[in-house]
Amino acid sequence: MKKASCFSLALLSSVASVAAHATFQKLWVNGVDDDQKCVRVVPSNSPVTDVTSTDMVCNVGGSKGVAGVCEATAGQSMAVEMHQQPHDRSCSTEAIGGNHFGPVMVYMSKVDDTTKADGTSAPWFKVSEFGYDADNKTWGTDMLNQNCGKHTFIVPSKIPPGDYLVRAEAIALHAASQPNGAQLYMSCYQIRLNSSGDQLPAGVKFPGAYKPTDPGIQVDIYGSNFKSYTIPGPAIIDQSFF
Ligand SMILES: *[C@@H]1O[C@H](CO)[C@@H](O)[C@H](O)[C@H]1NC(C)=O
Ligand SMILES: *[C@@H]1O[C@H](CO)[C@@H](O)[C@H](O)[C@H]1NC(C)=O
Ligand SMILES: [Cu+2]
Repeated sequence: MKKASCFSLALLSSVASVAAHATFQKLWVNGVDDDQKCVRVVPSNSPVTDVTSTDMVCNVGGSKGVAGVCEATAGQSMAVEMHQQPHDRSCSTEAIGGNHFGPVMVYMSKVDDTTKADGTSAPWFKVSEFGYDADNKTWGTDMLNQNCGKHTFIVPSKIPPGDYLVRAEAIALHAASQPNGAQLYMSCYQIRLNSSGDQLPAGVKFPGAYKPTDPGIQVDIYGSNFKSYTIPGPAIIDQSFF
């Protein structure tokens, strides 16, 4: 799908129901389904395409908090869950559709009050990512589709207790050879963490962490010399935090 066909689709159908596009909408904590208790629900499954926009933080409208908070303990697993349509958790429907190939990442940000934080004040550190495995030609979004929309990661055990935002992101690169052709899909979850840790990793700011010309943002994944993929943003925090 070329960028142009994406936009004509968006014009023809209601924005909330564009096929193939998707939203991160559910959260699992330590194997327990918290559904959409603590997600800042995004208004539609349309992507963000301007990586310098404040929509990059927690998607459109995502600077505003919601009431729900998910409780977790440092060192536990979490899974963020993506689907094309709200509440469509059917595992026979692709989580993100068709040719929307690209990386999946998870960031966290330590905030004072997760129900109020706008996501621009505190830095974000990366806790998980899956880009592209060139050996088996598998993208992070393929992994979502194989796992019923879920991407599982570990909450670092050494980070301090308190409130956090968790930011899940998938990037579709099928049209990314053109400037601003990458389609970015992100959601933020509101977390309260129990922990005996006291080490806060350094991080990056959104917007700002990505540039339109980053090799992981403007990239021709169908080009004959495409062999490996450079995931945008910082590296995952050091293993010693886990
Ligand atoms: C976190 O600690 C508080 C106080 O000890 C406790 O009430 C709460 O259940 C704990 N939460 C989790 C997710 O373990
Ligand atoms: C491709 O490799 C990754 C590890 O990088 C693995 O998790 C995944 O299951 C593999 N996918 C297929 C289809 O073999
Ligand atoms: Cu698209």
